[in-house]
Amino acid sequence: MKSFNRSWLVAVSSIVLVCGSILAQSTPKVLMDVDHRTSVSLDGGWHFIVDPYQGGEYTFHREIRSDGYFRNAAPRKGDNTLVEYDFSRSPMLKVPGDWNTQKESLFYYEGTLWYERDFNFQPRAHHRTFFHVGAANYQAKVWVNGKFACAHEGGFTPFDCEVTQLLHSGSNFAVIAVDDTRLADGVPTLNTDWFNYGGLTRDVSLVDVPDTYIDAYDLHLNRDRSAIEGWIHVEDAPPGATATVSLPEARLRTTITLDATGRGAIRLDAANLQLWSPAHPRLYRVLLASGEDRIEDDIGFRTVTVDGSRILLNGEPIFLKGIAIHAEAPYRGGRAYSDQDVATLLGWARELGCNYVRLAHYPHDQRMTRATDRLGLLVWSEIPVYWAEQFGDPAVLAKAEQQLREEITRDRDKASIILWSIANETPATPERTQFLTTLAGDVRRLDNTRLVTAALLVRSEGPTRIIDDPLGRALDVIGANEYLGWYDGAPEAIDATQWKIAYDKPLIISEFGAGAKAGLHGSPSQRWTEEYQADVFRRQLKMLRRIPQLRGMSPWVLMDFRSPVRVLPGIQDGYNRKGLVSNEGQRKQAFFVLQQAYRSNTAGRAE
Ligand code: GCB
Repeated sequence: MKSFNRSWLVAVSSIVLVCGSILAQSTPKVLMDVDHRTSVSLDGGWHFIVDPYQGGEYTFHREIRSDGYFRNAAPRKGDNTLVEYDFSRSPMLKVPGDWNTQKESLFYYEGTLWYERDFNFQPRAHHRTFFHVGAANYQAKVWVNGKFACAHEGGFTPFDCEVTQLLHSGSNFAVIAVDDTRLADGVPTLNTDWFNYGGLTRDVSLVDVPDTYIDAYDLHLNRDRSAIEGWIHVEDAPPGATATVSLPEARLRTTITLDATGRGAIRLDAANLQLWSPAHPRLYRVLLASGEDRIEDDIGFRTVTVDGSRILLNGEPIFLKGIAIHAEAPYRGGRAYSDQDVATLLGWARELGCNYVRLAHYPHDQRMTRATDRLGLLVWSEIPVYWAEQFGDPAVLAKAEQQLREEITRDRDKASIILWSIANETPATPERTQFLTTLAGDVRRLDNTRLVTAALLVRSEGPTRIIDDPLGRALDVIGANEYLGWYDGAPEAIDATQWKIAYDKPLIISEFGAGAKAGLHGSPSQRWTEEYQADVFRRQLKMLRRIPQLRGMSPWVLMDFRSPVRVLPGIQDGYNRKGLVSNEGQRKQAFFVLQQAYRSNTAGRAE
């Protein structure tokens, strides 16, 4: 896999040379607020070629092909030149969408697949164009009109590469090679308990910005809630340039003079602001402008802090009644991407009585975090540092750091996100602790207005469960996954469980759960029945209430989801069955057990 990566790099640099592109075009960035900008959607049908041997990129001696599929050539009448592919006569896939659930023959396909699409475009004078990909799992390379534009690694974060110089007026084409090969040194690594859906799984578009444009900003309530603070950055701002930020509904406005790097600090009085909270998810229309550029965003203002073992939202203690959610599409199956997917998943979370969701195990589509902002659902957002990564490899750390930066850049304007999670169930080795302590430091440098957490593993000594993973020192909030009654002992043993927690910090039980096949009934002692799962939930809820520092929970998991490691015939059939709702939308008994606890506010205490 290592050598594959090296050749990938060689490939990218050679192509850059071959195509005469400038290097600057090969480093994608993440533009904020793309969904509110002027853009041309490239969603819809794309032609595709499946390329398991990467013949579209390499010759028979595995040298870079100068006439690879990115050229979008085809055999032409009257021209005897040998061309052995033709996108226009190849089948189509819908974008956004994973390839696995669109074509039966691609269900288990892992490898390279080429996408091609023609589009019309009219460049605008004094404007730049970015090629936006919401997510491509796992590696992607983009060419526009046969010229290399950029490469990206990481399956759940967006990237934007500038293609201004590659476009022309009239008919254009884009070719994207997506490779979802699992990598030992990838993030995530080789094995996960979810399906490796490949392809262009989120929106693709061309985003239009003026020559000088706002590429990032931050607006948040300061700790004592007296002011909105933050910063704005304008790319290629001329000397002396200014920016304005206003919230018309709150009659607030400020003009900022940018420094030589295009950055300026923002401060607005917040005395009369209505705060964002689950009960009142108030969003303000925010207008940002500089030169010719204007952005409109909807932003909520709130604080989240820790005081001893309490989590304070706007200074008030809060208990997080949550549920863990995978980005799996209800009913249809496959990677979730649509407003309908989001509405269904969050509709169930609200029906449960949640004020909080754990978006596992990677950043979800931005539609999700826009919706949690609107609906008032607090969010735990996570990067896919999952299980046994190669923690000693600096290249893996760089990949995790990149995904973290991209996640925070995209979502720092979302009030609903209160927790950045840096990992799930990682082994407590010194290398791992160093790796994740670095990530925790990164989070605080990038965004110190939220809390840092991770889902830790729990140790056992007889009936005692112990949380003393050294990583806890680097976290603001301790997350812990436990499976008492499922992987860890019989359900009855839950009742006598004692806890020893080495940290005086808020604790979120980030997972507990049990498998059940919807519609399978029997005694509570029979695994896979709804009764068994409901019994585990009843006992867990009762037991967890005894932990004084428990400040929230996100049981595993809202809906059954595909996982190739779940092979038990007649029960799992390729699905993790720990959902409270089946993938067909059937609510299991445990759904109502949790609902009762949440609606009656008996799951735990805010202080
Ligand atoms: C876990 C993992 C989660 C799995 C779950 C399970 O601890 O964090 O990704 O899906 O257990 O069902 O085993």
